[in-house]
Amino acid sequence: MRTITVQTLPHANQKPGTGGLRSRSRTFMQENFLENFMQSALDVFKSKNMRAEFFVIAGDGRFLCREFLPRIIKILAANGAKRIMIVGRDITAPTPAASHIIRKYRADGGFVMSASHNPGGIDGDFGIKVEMPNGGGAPESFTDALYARTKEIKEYKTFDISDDEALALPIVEFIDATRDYADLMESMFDFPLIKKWFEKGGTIRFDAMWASTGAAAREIFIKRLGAPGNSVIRGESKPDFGGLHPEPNLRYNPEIANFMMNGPGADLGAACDGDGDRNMIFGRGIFVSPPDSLAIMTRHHKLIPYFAKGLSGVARSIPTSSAVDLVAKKMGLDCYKVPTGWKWFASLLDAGMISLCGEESFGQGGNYIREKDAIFAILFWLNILAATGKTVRELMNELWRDFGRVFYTQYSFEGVDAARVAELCEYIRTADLVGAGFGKAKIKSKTELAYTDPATGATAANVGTEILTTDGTRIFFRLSGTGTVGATLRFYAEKFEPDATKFGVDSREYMRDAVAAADRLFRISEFFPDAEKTVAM
Ligand code: G16
Repeated sequence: MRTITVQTLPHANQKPGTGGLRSRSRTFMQENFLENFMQSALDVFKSKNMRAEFFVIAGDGRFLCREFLPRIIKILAANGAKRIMIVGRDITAPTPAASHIIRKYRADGGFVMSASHNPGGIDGDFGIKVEMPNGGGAPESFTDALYARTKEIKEYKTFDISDDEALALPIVEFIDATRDYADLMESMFDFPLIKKWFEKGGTIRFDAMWASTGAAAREIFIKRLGAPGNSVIRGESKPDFGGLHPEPNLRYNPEIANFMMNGPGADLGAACDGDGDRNMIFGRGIFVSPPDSLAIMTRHHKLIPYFAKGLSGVARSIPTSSAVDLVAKKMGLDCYKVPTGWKWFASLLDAGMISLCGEESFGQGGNYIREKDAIFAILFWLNILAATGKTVRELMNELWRDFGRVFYTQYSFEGVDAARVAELCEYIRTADLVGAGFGKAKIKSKTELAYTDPATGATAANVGTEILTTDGTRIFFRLSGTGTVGATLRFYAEKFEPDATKFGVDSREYMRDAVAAADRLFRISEFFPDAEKTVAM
């Protein structure tokens, strides 16, 4: 085999965001863009004295996954890899399955070709998630070093062989993308009980959004659990996700929302994103927000065989609502709050401080892997439904009855002008807002949050801005780290409501005045007169 060294020039904008490097597909197609990033990542593995001999490669099946696979293999091999494990011949697997494979086979790390919930195709997005030996995304100390390396890279190593030869290298092995993952799920949940629930007529409607979870969903829900054959929809994988924006929220998946809220529905409705880590949950005529979903999981965790002995603690991201805090407090569980980005959960999971966690961006997961996991969340719900014999609505009503309801909404302004965003951030940082009007209330505090990881001591600045008001509303503001064009503003608003007569109100309706007041406070129409508001929930 002939290793060659290729001269290259740095590409700008190879800074990893919240979940790896994401860019337009066409940007990734520029000469050496992929190679520069891969070589830089491998250089960082080595500079940190991490083993870099055995890697897992996975992908969510989107455009460029198959084309890039041999090129990634060649770079890994030329840099000394002795074993390369590829998850599925068609490079279509959920990110959580890849996380499991990295852990199970004790790989030194992995590369997941995915831009997650971002659209795919030649005019869509591509991305690479760099995974650590724990099966989780690289921490900031790694991605900062990686970004610095991309700015000075001068050459990369590769093999001078054809793509077919790369795929046939003796160090390359392909493994089944579904079996290990389905076995893992079967070992954690009460499959016989869920099977009986389906036999008695329980129904699920699962929307894979033409992305990576269709095969696993068919294997688990239909084959192993006996759900009716039509339970999985849009289950084939398409490189452009059939033109969908594969993001499971009320804005980008109105189809499942409509089917569950206004149509015939099913006992459980669910959808997941491009790479199968985000999920959205419905019962008949009811939407379950991700923070409420985490609260329900925490409350009922003992029904899940894997968690039957209890949880070491739970965690939520800071923008997530405080619903789970109320449950954890009553159950005597530690409840941590971390910045957005699953890696912050991963260090608490590694330290054994928590065993269940969830975040605002439609994701929950546990200590068995280091990524959030859509199918895990759905099985969690199925297991609770089967064990309690209750409906989703009954479970939600019980939660609100016993703890009060934390109303929650989330909305964004996507792809707006980055320079204007910088001005807005400066305004918010410097403006003296305390005491300012907020609807009928007033602003009580404004805090720019920073974070210190209680397990590792790692720090994060610029976590976001938290505004508390005199009527108990909390507004949280941060910038998205997963967009590829301009900048995206994310807003999260919550309010605790103890009055049971109000529990049935739609959360967007309930929070409408608070959202209008927040828009005025942040001078949205002045800074971004043309921006469209995307309401996720
Ligand atoms: C990634 C991270 C998540 C995080 C999300 C935030 O998710 O893995 O932990 O919550 O980004 O996205 P944003 O910065 O746009 O709000 P994913 O599903 O995109 O890989």
